[in-house]
Amino acid sequence: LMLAARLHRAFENSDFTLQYQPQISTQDNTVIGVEALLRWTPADLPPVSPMEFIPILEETGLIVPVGTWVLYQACHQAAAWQRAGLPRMRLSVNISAVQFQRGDLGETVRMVLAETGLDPALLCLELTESMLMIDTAQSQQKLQELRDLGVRLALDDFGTGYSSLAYLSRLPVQELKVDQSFVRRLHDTPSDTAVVNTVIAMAQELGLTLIAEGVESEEQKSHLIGRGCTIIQGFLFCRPLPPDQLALFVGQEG
Ligand code: G
Ligand code: G
Ligand code: MN
Ligand code: NA
Repeated sequence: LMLAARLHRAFENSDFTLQYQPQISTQDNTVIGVEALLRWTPADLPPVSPMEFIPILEETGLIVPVGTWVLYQACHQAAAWQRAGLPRMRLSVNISAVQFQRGDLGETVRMVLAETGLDPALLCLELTESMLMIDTAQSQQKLQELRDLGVRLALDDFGTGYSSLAYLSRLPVQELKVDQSFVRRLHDTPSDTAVVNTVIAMAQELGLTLIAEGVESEEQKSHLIGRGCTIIQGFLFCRPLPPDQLALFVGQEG
């Protein structure tokens, strides 16, 4: 509860920030998008990992207002980059299961787009498989509501859940992100290599955009390119960056 109380105060004191990690097209090495990643940097503590504080935000329900802040802040930033003349880049934002189930996400996204003026086609919401398996009829309706706003939908951490191909083909998603745990073990275990290859083939069959995450080596990169995966995110290219550094990075690439 200590952390929960501190997180409450963190939100009031705006101790949260966002960093942005580039998503690179391997065809021309340009930044085609960025993923917004939440950071908590309390003044008197070392930085706390999202793996640690996001579950607490979820348990306390704080993820709903914090998630709304993340959406607003990220869309505001992306719209500002477009106005400043940066190349057209998509913005991916992670959505927690609690936000998806509890909050009125459709209304929140509609308001954020209206207020920030970001082109809805530039926004991609990252959802996870597990959150969509619950109450599928209602999930379908919520997903459709989001699609009707003109935003893109991605399945994050793909391969870690239990989605069947049939189920996936019925979801109104445009994008898959193959989970970094498979990418990391690409050349260690044949089964992880098989998962990566199969997810790439599946995305191609279903006409979905595929992003490989957690790419750290040239060896992983060339395997992915060899299989036809053309969008890559990972430390090999760039770590998540504060907004000013991201703008510099994109300026150099473009
Ligand atoms: O940034 P990092 O790789 O440490 O993130 C760890 C985890 O936290 C990832 O699973 C990521 O999806 C999640 N995460 C990061 N930022 C956000 C956010 O703004 N909202 C939600 N719900 N999850 C996030
Ligand atoms: O669950 P999600 O895919 O949203 O997680 C994104 C997280 O992955 C972020 O916290 C980001 O910092 C982290 N990440 C991004 N690229 C790499 C990478 O190449 N290696 C590792 N270990 N983590 C990465
Ligand atoms: Mn993500
Ligand atoms: Na992921």
